[in-house]
Amino acid sequence: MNMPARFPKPWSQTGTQPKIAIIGAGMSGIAAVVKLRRAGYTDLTVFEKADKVGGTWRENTYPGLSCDVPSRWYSFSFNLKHDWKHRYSYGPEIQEYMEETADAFGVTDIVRFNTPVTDLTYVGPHWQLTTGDGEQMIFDVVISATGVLHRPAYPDIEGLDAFAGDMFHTARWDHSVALEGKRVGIIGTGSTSAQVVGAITDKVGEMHVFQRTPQWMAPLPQKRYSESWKRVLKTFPFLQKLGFHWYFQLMLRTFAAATVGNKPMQRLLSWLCLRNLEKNVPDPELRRKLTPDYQAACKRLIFCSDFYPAISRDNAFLVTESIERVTPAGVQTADGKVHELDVLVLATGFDPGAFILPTRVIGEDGRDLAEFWDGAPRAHRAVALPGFPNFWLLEGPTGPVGNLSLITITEHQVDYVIAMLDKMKADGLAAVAPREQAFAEYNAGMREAVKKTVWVTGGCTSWYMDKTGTPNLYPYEPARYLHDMLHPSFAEYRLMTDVQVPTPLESAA
Ligand code: N01
Repeated sequence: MNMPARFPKPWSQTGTQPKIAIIGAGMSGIAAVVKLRRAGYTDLTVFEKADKVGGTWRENTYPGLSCDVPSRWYSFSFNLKHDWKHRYSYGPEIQEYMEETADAFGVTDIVRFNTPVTDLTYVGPHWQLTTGDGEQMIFDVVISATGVLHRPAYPDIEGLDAFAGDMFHTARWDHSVALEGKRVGIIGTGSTSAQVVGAITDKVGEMHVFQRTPQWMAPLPQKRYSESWKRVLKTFPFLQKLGFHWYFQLMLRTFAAATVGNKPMQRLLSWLCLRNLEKNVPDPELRRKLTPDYQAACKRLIFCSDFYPAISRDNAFLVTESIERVTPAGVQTADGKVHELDVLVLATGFDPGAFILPTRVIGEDGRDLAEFWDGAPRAHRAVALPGFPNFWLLEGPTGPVGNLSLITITEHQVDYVIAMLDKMKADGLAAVAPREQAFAEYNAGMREAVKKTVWVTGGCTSWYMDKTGTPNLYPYEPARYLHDMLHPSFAEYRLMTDVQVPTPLESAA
């Protein structure tokens, strides 16, 4: 019979380093390693399913891939870059930056590449981690840095597999397929599609864009930085910091304010988008088809200056009839027309409820994370979960995402985790987890507040919505979230000095 057993003393009571597992070597994983080390936590192992760091910037390689958050802000605070080529960087340069940062800060060396984590089981106060090849290890702390949008969503359209041409999702771009002169179709008109259409329409034979819902689009004031400006920034690094904070504040005070209820900002955004449409789409019929009937920023606002000129070209066709089925020859719409294609691109987005799933995560008393979330992921302050002690999420559910620099958000979340670890160390705690009540109250407040945001009042649906139709986003000013990350309330947590478990663990593998 298994008798409750007392564990060997936890790291915080013996003065040893906590063994920390970080899952994912994208920008969150990189930020976590650098900041944890600087805070004195050095026993770190990163698990990465792929063969390179970079996360979303490694995985997405579609033509036109770029970041619509300004480069000066979309940067690690500990590794500002004076020589960004553009105000809004293209994917390959960001991926290079991720790899350079990981190398320069000694992250790459501690990543176990090609090692997916399949299972995490809490055996208090430790976590048992299992990798894809069945290896098991024990850690004191687990940090999920898997990102949000990493599981491509494939549309449920009749006949999709029967298409005779080349077909792929934007996150799995097949670079062996030449597009020059081809009849290309793209399903979806989100941020990704806008960038792809903007980049390839002048190269392909025909570009057929299948739009289910029109999108609001703000112009992207792209700019190439001059060599002399890069030299100035290199000579005066404080200007790099100034640039970082300038864009940070600009986005918080304009775009972010508009989404959470600032009416004048909302009107300004709508005006900007409408003007962009009128200025760049001369054909009134095309303009009508591209005009949304919901509020700007209800879906994630698209910043793109290339899409409207591209869709206005003679070889571009905006198809607004709904898709009936895919045939071997192309896409058949509700009016019976078959749009014949050589290549079909699925720009249909991602599963927004994935986060760390499909890794199986089992917390206290056998609590299964997939069941706990049940299609509506929630977390305490987007970083912690009741019943899952010593487990943290970076970019977890209900955090401020959207048109913000996720690097800044993630860095603040790492600071929060560090404050928790410091608290454990100072008080000799074996385990910490948010109280059920604190979690429930926090999320009840969010549920009320989110009703006032443009994501709900704006009259649209989007990937922000969970299974229950509630936006899975932070409904207050992001500045409030960042402040809270820097000032954790320990009263919201169960602070456990002693943890009893049914069976003692074997010593760490
Ligand atoms: O995906 P989406 P995305 N039949 O979910 C349509 C980030 N990102 O890859 O609107 C027909 O926005 C769907 O139609 P509808 C950013 O956070 C960042 O473009 O649901 N159409 C929609 O048009 C972004 O928000 C950058 O009616 C179907 C499209 O597919 C997130 O990634 C750049 C369909 C999906 O749009 C996702 O963007 C790019 C179907 N069955 C992306 N199913 C930056 O620059 C779906 N659609 C930082």
